[in-house]
Amino acid sequence: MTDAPSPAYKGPERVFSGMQPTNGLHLGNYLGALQKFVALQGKFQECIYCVVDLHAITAGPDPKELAAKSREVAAAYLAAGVDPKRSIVFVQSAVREHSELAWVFNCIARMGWLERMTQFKDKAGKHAERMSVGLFDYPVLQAADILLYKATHVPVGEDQKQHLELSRDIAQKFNNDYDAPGFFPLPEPLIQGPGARIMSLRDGSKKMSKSDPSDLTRINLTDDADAILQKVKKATTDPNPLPESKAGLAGRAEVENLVGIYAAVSELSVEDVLNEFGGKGFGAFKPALAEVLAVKLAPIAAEMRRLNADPAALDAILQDGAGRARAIAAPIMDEVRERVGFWRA
Ligand code: AQP
Repeated sequence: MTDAPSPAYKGPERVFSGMQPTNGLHLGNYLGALQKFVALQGKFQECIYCVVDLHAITAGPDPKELAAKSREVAAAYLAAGVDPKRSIVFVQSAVREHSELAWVFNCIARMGWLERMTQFKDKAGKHAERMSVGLFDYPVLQAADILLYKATHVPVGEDQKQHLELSRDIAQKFNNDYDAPGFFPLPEPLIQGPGARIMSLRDGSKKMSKSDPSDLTRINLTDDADAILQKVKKATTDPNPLPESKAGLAGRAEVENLVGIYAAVSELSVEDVLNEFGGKGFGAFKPALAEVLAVKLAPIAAEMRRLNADPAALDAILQDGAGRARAIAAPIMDEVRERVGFWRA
């Protein structure tokens, strides 16, 4: 790779990313992040993909369901093409150093930095006072997730850009405060790509989200062809035909989103899609979009069903991944402990 993560950092390049088991994964998670997880396996020697259940408890999930949801997200990773032999796949809470490093970083990060985080403001809305400290502190734990492995590259959707900038600030301040130039790399977000920001099917100003109360706003990776068709048919549009050129998408956020989804899923440019559908109505476009989505997602859903039917096999993969993750994390955390000056017998 050409982008040096930090001039002073001399360690190996490493990829890290994760997703929350708050609900099943959707098309935005797939196009914005998961597809990149798979592609990066051929470009980097070490890729670490985590199911971030410590983050998920900021949303107060049912304890009886959390472990099963973590397995389901791991199954989605594997079904999409993450290879657990080439990559490390594990559940965050199995490696306790994530929480330990997050505490150290809590004492590095400044309140003002966190108060600027737009995702907290979006999620908390008018009720910030009643939100958990964990939700506010979420980006600090995210910095710990990444830097616990000295990861240099982080594939994420566009909504995570600001959190990645915070991770870089925390890494830089730790390196400065503890007189450790280049100890932590300044991780680079890998955001570029046609699916970096997929919007809700019902509201083009909101991102597609796992936690949106309406299932009609998103395409889940497990939706079958019929469910996909129904959701695409109900997606918000306007009475005008599709435009002939990209300029005609201005001010039509929902239409732009659907065209962008078609382009990303079919690996075409937006111009190609408009060459084919420009001037046509949504009666022609929506069934075609549902068809390309169904063809793309059907094999992933089938593989997820196969993997979810054997939780013991999934657990064996996750246990192996946790062991390999710990082997990288433990010595890095030991060095942090030493630099911070914690007692050791
Ligand atoms: N709509 C989206 N378009 C593109 N990428 C997206 N991602 C999420 N939504 C979109 C990317 O998927 C990864 C999942 O991260 P997460 O599980 O930590 O959750 P999130 O970013 O908060 O996304 P969700 O799906 O909306 O979850 P909830 O509703 O639980 O908060 C990240 O790389 C994200 O950028």
